[in-house]
Amino acid sequence: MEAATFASAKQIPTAGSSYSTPSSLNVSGSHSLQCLWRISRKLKPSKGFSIRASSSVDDDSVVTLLDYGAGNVRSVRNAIRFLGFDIKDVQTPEDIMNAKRLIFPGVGAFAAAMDVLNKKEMAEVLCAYIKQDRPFLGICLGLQLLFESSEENGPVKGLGLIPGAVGRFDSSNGFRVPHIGWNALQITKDSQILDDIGSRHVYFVHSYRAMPSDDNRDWISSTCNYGENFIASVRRGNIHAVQFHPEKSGDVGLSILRRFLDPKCEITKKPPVHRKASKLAKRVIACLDVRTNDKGDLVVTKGDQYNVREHTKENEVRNLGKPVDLAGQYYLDGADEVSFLNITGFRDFPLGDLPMLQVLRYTSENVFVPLTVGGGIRDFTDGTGRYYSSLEVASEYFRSGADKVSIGSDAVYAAEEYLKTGVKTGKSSLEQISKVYGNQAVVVSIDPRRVYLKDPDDVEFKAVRVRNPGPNGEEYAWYQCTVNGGREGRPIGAYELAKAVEDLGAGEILLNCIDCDGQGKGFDIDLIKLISDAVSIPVIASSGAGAVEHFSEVFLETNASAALAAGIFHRKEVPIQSVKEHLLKAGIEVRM
Ligand code: 1PR
Repeated sequence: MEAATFASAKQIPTAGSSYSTPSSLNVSGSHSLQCLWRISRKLKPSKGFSIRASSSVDDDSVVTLLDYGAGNVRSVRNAIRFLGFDIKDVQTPEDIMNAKRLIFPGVGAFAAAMDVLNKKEMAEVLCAYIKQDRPFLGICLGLQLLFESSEENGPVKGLGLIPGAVGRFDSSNGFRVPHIGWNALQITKDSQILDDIGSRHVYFVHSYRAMPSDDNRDWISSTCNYGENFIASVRRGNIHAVQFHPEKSGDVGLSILRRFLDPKCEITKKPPVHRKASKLAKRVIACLDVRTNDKGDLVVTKGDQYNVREHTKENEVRNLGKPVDLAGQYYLDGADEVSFLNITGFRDFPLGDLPMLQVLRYTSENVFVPLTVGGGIRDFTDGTGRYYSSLEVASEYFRSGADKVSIGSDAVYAAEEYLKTGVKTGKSSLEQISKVYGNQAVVVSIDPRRVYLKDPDDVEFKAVRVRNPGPNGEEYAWYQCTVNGGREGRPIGAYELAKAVEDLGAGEILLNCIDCDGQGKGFDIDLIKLISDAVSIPVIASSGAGAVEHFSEVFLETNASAALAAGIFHRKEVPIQSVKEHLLKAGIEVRM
């Protein structure tokens, strides 16, 4: 058996541990790191997913995974393997009945999932398995499918095991949909797998939810509040299901999975947190701008107003470290998410850029918070004339471990076209990817530059009065969108773009500002306020963080849901934990 005994899988590095690789290689160095990590956990290296013959199903280290092929369950696989378990994939309905423990990480849309379960004749068997009270863990859609029906592209009938219908969050009360981020649970009954997380945040990402009622009350093990109380988890006997993502909830999430996989395991109680989780936390995101340097190594770089070259005679690309190592370190340091931006993706073909895919694969094996990747997501024809759709490019990123993709230039062109014609063609990358993977998986990265104005009526785009007047005393500015890494200005403002991409299916906006990038003087509050007030999807404030106070300023003065920084973290000027401690002191809820 390849997997280690369960006891040894307890020693997972937590915040404060150090993360370094002895290798000088940028990508393969991470492989050594992985090995070291496994050795340090006394685990034998795993050779990959092993699909075992039915005789080995009794083996305590094997988990049966119901992956019906509708989306990316790589993170769940990675988390299971990280905990030292092997995976047996369900191929036939009998595999469900033979399972010793079954994990059902529902992905994609409700209707599509039910359709596949019905077509593969798995729906009935799954119901029988659950009715026999056999160990089951449903995740996200895997919880929703247990209910009678869902409004998502419906009404559509579900498995009907739990009374109630799944409906969409109401965004009219000011709460942004999708519900993305780290939220608190109110534990309502002994839930066994949630035993030690009462005061901590877990990661949610969804637009639909099941509501508590008298008919389903005895199933509910926890609720979560997001404008209303919805069902965060259910438990009856050996049946568990959670709306949040344990595989993306850091070490808290891993301990939930561990309790399900081995209910007898001893888990050391975590030390109490400073403050009890009570609501959706503001997120702190570490961003890694990645590109190949002149020597051909993939490096983390960082620009000043998007110029990433050193001011030296050699003019080399600034090198701030190795992508996999830095991402791993930021995870251990407490980053709520990690973003990779392949900043030369606009001119290189990302599927030709295998190191970037490798970076994602290695990172996702050890980093259990959400990963976003951006750069080069667009339709592309390679040198041999082979056409790749943006959906194929995004799918490859998802398969390699991304939870969200971020679209820059291509979203600008799509928004321009949409504003010109008023027609949603369904053909843009944004529409296609969000249709298949859901809005929550599609971020639009906006790269605007300030254009000062004396009079806001001088342009057809939305202008704002700025706190700091322009070089000639101008009191107004509009924010001109750019493409190709800031190289080309386009005839569209950030405000117009944000509203258009929300309509086209973006689930979140990453709002950069070229003027502030790398300056360390704080976020562009005027811009972030403008955009976060204009849309009802979450906005990530980016560019300009230089001190902890800049984070509290952006959260206190705008409706940003998250703040992203790069330079201060790479240069180790401000640790992520200091940012969070400062935010807590300022009365802003964060995940600790
Ligand atoms: O157009 O779909 O190929 O996507 C390209 C992506 O690469 C976009 O998301 C774009 O923002 C990014 N990008 C392109 N060129 C650069 C560059 O720097 N030359 N990086 C670039 C953008 C901006 C932030 C940065 C923050 C925080 N980087 O992500 O990390 O400004 O920095 P700071 O905290 O140090 O101030 P496509």
